[in-house]
Amino acid sequence: MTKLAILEYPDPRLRKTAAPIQKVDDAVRQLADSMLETMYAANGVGLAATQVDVHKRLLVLDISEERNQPLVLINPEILKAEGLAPAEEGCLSLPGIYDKLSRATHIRVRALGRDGQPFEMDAEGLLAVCIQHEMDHLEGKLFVDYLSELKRQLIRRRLEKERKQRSTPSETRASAPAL
Ligand code: GNR
Ligand code: NI
Repeated sequence: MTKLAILEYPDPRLRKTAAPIQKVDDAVRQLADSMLETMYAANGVGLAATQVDVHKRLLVLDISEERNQPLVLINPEILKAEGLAPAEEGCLSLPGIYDKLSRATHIRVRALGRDGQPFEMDAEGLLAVCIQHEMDHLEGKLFVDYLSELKRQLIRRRLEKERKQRSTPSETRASAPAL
């Protein structure tokens, strides 16, 4: 297993559409395991392959408190979506950014598992939100796309500023005057 680098907004590679996986082979299972390792290391509850610059329809999830309920969904499809409710979302590709948006509250999903076998599952609550959030990534969509252009611009500027500060040693930055 390998920890992978997570792409950050506004990286254009986050906008690619992921292609279906033709065969669930060892390479796909290895990718799923590396994505789980990456997700756990980042304390995330989900991760889409798009976020690690692999443009295939694969996502991993674990919403359990104990971090011991990994889920792998390959070529996921939403069969049914009901209800609509707002909830706070975050994204590993937008570190430190949180906002509220509306998603279906109850969904039924069909996917292939890590073993390549098809299965269906019902999801609600955080799991339903996460599956929809991850499936958006596979379409090149981010949760900030649901917000206003003004909010998105503020978020872009904030992330750019933080990235600049992360890459510049603090001694070379102009320091704030002491009070
Ligand atoms: O870790 C994550 N938490 C989260 C919280 C609320 C709604 C969605 C998410 S997904 C996010 C991980 C991530 O960016 N997955 O793509
Ligand atoms: Ni995300």
